[in-house]
Amino acid sequence: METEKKKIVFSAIQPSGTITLGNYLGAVRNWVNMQDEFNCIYALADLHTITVRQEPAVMRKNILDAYASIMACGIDPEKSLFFIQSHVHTHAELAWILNCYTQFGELSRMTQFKDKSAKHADNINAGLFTYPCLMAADILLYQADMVPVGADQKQHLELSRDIAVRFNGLYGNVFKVPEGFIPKNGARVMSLQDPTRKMSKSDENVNGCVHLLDTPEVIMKKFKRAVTDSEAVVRYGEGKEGINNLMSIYSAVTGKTLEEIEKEFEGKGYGDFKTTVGEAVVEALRPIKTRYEQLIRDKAYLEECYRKADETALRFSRRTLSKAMKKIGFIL
Ligand code: ATP
Ligand code: LTN
Repeated sequence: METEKKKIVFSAIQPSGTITLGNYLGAVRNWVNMQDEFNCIYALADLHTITVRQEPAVMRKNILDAYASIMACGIDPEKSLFFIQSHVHTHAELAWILNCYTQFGELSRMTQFKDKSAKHADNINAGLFTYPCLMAADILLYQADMVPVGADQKQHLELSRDIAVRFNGLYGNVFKVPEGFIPKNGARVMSLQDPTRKMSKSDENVNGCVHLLDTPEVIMKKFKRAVTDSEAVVRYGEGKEGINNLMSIYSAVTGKTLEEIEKEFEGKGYGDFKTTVGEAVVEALRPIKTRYEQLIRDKAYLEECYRKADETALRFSRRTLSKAMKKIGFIL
């Protein structure tokens, strides 16, 4: 009989656009793989998305599309909780509290804040600055042991740990200090058009980013246009960011090692290589797209799934929020 309690996994994704190959390989694929071994709790981080201005009708559509796409990747509502962050009020409440236990200097060092404030110079709002406190609240509310994310979230995760340690130092053991879980393969998928920048949902160059719901034709076109170099040798190395990125993607979807890939394409040109990578990605995404199309037609089922998960998430997270508030001195 199993006596050991399953560890708790928490992660979230913003519905700030359609889900990308980077989101899938860096994060969601691990969410799916962790469902049997761990107690998994996942959220659609819609509160996070308003740090950047959103069009209301587009935001509504993005939330439901992202929910259905992530379920289509293989999140099973019988095994995992998958809820909508804004439906669970404890997140905003703990985020406010953690704001008061986080220093201005710490938040100023966050590279995502620096990048996003450069990109949205006309709207450098306070939410964009304190975003990591909301992320810390998400994680700490569920006493998560492990947080599967892509490499770009490492700094935010470390800040969450620092906040937890500081709070526990003041009030005793209130929060579990979480560990990151960053995949070996696919942790940082780069733009196909500018392989020095990460592939991002909100990339203006549409050819740089592969979306889970792109058609096979569009995916093939994007891979065929991918930026490479002039060496014409499929080899992982310095100054070959484009090829390195394609090799990493190919490795992540097929499980082949970089050496195996170099061997497979010995004496072959970049054209062949790009076609093979594109085809492998199309095949990996095909079942996801089919499942998405079924799910998005059944809005009642989607709603049933998130309402149920919202309720359970509220029940779990309330316990941590109450404990933290009591320790601070609030009268409950
Ligand atoms: P935005 O463009 O709005 O900032 P994003 O595409 O960066 O969005 P997030 O919702 O911020 O996506 O991230 C969701 C998850 O996907 C996180 O765990 C993040 O680390 C991971 N992720 C995002 N982009 C990549 C990428 N290019 N490669 C690997 N993982 C990624
Ligand atoms: N900030 C994350 C999304 C996110 C998240 C979280 C990830 C919000 N809350 C909690 C892990 C745990 C991002 O990917 N930009």
